[in-house]
Amino acid sequence: MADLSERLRGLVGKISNYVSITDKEVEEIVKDLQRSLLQADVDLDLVFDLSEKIKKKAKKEPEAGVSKREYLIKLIYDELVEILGGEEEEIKLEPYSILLMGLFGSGKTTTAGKLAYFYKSKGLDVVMVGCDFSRPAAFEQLQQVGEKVNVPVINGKDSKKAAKELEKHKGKVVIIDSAGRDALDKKLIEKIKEIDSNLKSEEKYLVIPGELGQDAKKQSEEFKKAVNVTGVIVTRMDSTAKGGATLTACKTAEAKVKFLTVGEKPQDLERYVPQRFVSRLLGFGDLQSLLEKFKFEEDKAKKIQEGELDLDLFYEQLVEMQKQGSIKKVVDMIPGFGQMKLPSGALDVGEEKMKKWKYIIDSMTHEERKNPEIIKKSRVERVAKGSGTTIQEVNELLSNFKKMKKMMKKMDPKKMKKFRGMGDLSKMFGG
Ligand SMILES: Nc1nc2c(ncn2[C@@H]2O[C@H](COP(=O)(O)OP(=O)(O)O)[C@@H](O)[C@H]2O)c(=O)[nH]1
Ligand SMILES: [Mg+2]
Repeated sequence: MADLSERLRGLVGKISNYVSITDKEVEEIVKDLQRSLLQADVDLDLVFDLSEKIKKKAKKEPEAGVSKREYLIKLIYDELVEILGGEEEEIKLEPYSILLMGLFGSGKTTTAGKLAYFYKSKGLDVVMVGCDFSRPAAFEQLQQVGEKVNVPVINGKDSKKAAKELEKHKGKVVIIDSAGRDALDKKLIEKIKEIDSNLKSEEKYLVIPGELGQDAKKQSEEFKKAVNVTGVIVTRMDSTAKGGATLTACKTAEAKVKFLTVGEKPQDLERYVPQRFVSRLLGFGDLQSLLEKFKFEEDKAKKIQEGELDLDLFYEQLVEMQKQGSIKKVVDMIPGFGQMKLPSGALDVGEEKMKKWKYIIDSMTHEERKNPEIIKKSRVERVAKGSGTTIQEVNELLSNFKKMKKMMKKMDPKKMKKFRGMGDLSKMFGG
């Protein structure tokens, strides 16, 4: 895992260092990405698909306020999240019964202890049932695990008897450690079905080792065919370079990964959240701020589209527009917007005025900036005094704000969308 992560972080670094990003750079990055994923044992077709998607999407212009660099990193992030599972899977936090299945050595028994610890830490009572008697010490191992996490362990050699015993444990999360074998053969399937019919599990988790890589696809498909698998737990993610490939193989097999285990201790289990996983792969800190920025730009675009302009956003947009030159000029350049009858000089604010408007807005309360409609006479007086401006100047700002808000509402969202997929105003006006 560390290898893949290191390579992907290198890739992000490379993108950040490009002076500009043209098709050539995109091509280079995609090649690097391909190499990293293939070296980590990700399926060839999957890698090819992902590359094509990124190349195609990279041709689009980014949203306003977002650089091409950031856009490319976000693209890679999104596509990685997609092949690694997409959405996070739900985990119910209530008493129910979980059957763990898997081949020998996949990590069932230790995972049983980790799950017990997990549910206990969420305030639920837990009981475990040991149904593995295929190896001499298998049950004792589970008992030891139970002692470690302070959870009772029921002997499940006869699963009918164990079901009776379980009646004394109503209201608890039940974790069933089933038998393992070297391969999923008829005998194992029969055994699992017998355990399940007597103990009635609601969740049936397949436990697979992280080092399986691409082979995880075949294994999960086989298990799915034989029994009704409801989720997957991938173990030993801390000690394999193929964890990423295993997770992508699970996604391809439409097996839902619920948990990862990342060590030998009871607390070394975590919910599997594809977004978080990819963030970590790519270097969490950096990416977090980038994702927040995307969220911010999205929210802003949405606000504007819904006519929810407030004074903070208004001012921000004005600053952008000053950079672009007169709004009238900019509007004229956009096909379809040229006809919009803007009075000359509308919103074309000089530097001096911008400064004053900044002081005025700074003198307002949060409430006033969010709902400028409430700024009536006495508030206007207070703001003028506080900002060292005049009542006329405050009124002028407010009337310009109203104008802009009205204009935004009149715009056809579909038309606006054409301009760089709903960016901020400066971009909608052709920036
Ligand atoms: N490093 C590491 N080792 C693990 C992890 N999960 C399981 N193991 C080890 O994998 C081996 C097999 O685990 P076990 O639970 O006995 O597998 P079972 O045969 O399916 O019950 C044991 O040596 C465990 O300590 C993990 O997340 N990280
Ligand atoms: Mg075991």
